[in-house]
Amino acid sequence: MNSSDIREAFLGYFEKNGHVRVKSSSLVPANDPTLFFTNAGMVQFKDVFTGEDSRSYQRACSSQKCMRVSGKHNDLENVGHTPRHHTFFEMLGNFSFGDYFKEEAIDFGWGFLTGQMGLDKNRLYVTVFRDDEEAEKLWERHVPKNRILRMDEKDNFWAMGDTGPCGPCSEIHWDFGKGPVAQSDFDSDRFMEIWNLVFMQFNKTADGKMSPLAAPSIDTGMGLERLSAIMQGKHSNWESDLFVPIIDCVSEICGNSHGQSREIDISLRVIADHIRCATFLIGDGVIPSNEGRGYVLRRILRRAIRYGKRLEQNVPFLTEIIPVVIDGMGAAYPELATHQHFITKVIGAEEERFYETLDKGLELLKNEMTVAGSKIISGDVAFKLYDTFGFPLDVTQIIAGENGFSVDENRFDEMMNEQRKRARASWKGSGEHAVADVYKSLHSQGIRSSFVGYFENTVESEILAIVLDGKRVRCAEAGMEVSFVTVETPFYGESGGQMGDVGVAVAPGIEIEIVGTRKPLTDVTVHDCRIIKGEIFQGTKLTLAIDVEARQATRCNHTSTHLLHRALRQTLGEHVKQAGSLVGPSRFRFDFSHFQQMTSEELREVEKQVNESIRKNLPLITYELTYDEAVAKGALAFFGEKYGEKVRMIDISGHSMELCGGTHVSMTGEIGIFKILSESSVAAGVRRIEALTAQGALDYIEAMENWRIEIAKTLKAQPSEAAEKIKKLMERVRALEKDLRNAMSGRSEGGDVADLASQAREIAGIGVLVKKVDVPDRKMLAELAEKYRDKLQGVVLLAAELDGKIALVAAVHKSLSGKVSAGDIAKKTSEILGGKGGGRPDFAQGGGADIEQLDKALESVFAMLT
Ligand code: ALA
Repeated sequence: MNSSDIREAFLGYFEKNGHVRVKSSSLVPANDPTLFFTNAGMVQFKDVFTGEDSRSYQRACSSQKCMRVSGKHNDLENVGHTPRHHTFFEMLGNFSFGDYFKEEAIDFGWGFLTGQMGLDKNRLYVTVFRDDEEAEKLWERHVPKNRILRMDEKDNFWAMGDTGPCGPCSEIHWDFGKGPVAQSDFDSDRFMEIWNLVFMQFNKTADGKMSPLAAPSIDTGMGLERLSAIMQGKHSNWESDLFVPIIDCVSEICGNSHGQSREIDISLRVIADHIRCATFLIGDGVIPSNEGRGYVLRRILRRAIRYGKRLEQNVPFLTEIIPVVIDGMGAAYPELATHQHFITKVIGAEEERFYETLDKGLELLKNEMTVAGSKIISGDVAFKLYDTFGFPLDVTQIIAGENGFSVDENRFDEMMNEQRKRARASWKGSGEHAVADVYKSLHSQGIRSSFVGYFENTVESEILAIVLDGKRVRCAEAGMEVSFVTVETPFYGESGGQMGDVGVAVAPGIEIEIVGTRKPLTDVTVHDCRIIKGEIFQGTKLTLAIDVEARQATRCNHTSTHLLHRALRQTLGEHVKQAGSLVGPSRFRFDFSHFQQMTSEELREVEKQVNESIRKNLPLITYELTYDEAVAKGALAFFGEKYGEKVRMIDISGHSMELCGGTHVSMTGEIGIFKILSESSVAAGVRRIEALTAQGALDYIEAMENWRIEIAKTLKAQPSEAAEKIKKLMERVRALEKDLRNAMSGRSEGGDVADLASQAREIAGIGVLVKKVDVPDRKMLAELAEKYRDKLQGVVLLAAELDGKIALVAAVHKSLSGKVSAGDIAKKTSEILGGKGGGRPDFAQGGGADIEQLDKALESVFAMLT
């Protein structure tokens, strides 16, 4: 049975048993800032287990994309070294939300493995939590007592992290071996854990307390890679059909085959694992960067590249493997095929970028290990490798480890922290910051707010909670800056790139200025405000009114991003995808995938198309649909976005259809005008357009117009003649500069214009000119040195004082090549001046700040030649 059949058999089996087949969620968890990546099938159901969310079904099954590279569940270091650990893997799971519990979970598990899969019952072992007699009894109906073991928390109590749903669990293991079994064998490769059945009973909160769940539930997880290996009679996941084609492809490229040596096997496996992982991550919208999730992706790619280097792979190769990954997985995860072009571009760009510094970094590290007095790589070197050569710390550690070295991690962390402190001032945020505990706790107390701002600008509502400095308070008064949540609000909380609304809240005797609106959780809108007058309490009724003008400006900008997106796809191609945006009242920016700078023709074409769509005055219609319905209608859905059961689709007369929760104009004509300000690069393969609309665009055009008039006035010309006049002025400046150069050329320090050649000395039959001269810049110093070198057919060293330092130029005639080197002269004389110098044998430059030493430096040239 191949792995696709196994995946399908699993989902089919549970569907037959009343479970709803649910699509895998993104690797980037939505609305869960406590988690970097989806690391289990239950992640998309976390709130359903705790009772904060509900679904229309009580039984579900899925094949979930998972990653375990950080936090409590981290397998990164094990990848390649064991038969069964991966960064990315697929978790098959069945779930019960307060429906069935232990008995059915155990029966379904046993039924699937021994019935549907036909696995040999005698080779299956199970473990249960220490005091879980109930589970033990239930298992005894299927498995003899001697193959049921009790284990501690470490093995048989599962929690998703420091907080969240958790409970005792029961694991099913496969025995690859024969004969008697000891408890310790379960940690060895003789056994493979295949399935974990978690009996969800508690919710762990940040204070470490475990409160019982409203209804006991079931969460299970089985690694598809492991089950595939067992079903295919293999002892290692790497030999299953999920990996063999990828490893074969890597072997072919690198010229090494699996099974030659342990070292080679590890490299091949790491590369196969990492490329699979990177393909999926980029497919879910993660882009390599220096922080957060993007940095995990960058580390994974750079690790893969370095393992390629270990297989003596010296040119970029990762993109060649992508088609094999997508061939194998594209049917189950169509997003891979859809984004194949983009994934390839991103990986290719990242690989090329690392190749630029990889060899230099490796050399530095090698030298360091040769000269080091101890077996420790200093934190400073590790930091330099990170900062200058792009070596993630773990790559440095791997190479160090292979050579018996370790890395001073404390010092490295210290330097990283310093750098972070410096960077923090300019930090823009990546959307991955943690939700303040106070809002999580409000949420768990049932506090929710509903957004009515698609239709209303003003609403009367009641305060549910007031927060001051991260703590809930009962009341607040004039002069204070607090945040509050109401039952209903017309204020849009910052999300999906659209900035939050501003406005006011009033009541008799109360005046509040709302300076921003956030949405720390999907269903909690928080108003940040300043109380101007009066006092507010929990329960106070307020009239909330948004700043209608600012909102209208934001609407114009937001609708324009949709029109822009369409125009970019029409002009540049279908590979263009939105990669992010920031939409506020005064301007907006739009990031998208594209691999070249846009030409000015392309920019003009895009601007023209957007303005045409505006002039057509197209009506917008908003639909509420299921995600699948919207996608079937052809709506563009975005990378890394989580969509709920119902989505909003914005349809601009069939012209553009996008899933979007933002606020929009009713007719495109409201936008009036659209003007692009700039186009630039934000990351490899990601471009940014900044633009203005409506009054903002008109203000900009007016400013340009004033500027044009100002320039013309200064030039004493008509605006239409200004450019021509500037051109003429520039020509005149260049001519004057040339005259000046000629006038000064050849003048010695004393000021007399003389032929310096007469001041040359003859040493060992060579004409040597060593002199301080008075010139305005280095360029002229170089011209003079070359002139006299050729005239004397000898050696020239000229010095000049420029910007309070000595500049040196050395020139040696080619007839002396091999005998005298300008590079050496520049280097040695510069050193005397406390500086650095060097260059080619016939021409070199240098200098230094120690002006006092000039005579000594000049004199040294004669000594060098005798
Ligand atoms: N959530 C459980 C696990 O990941 C099934 O092992």
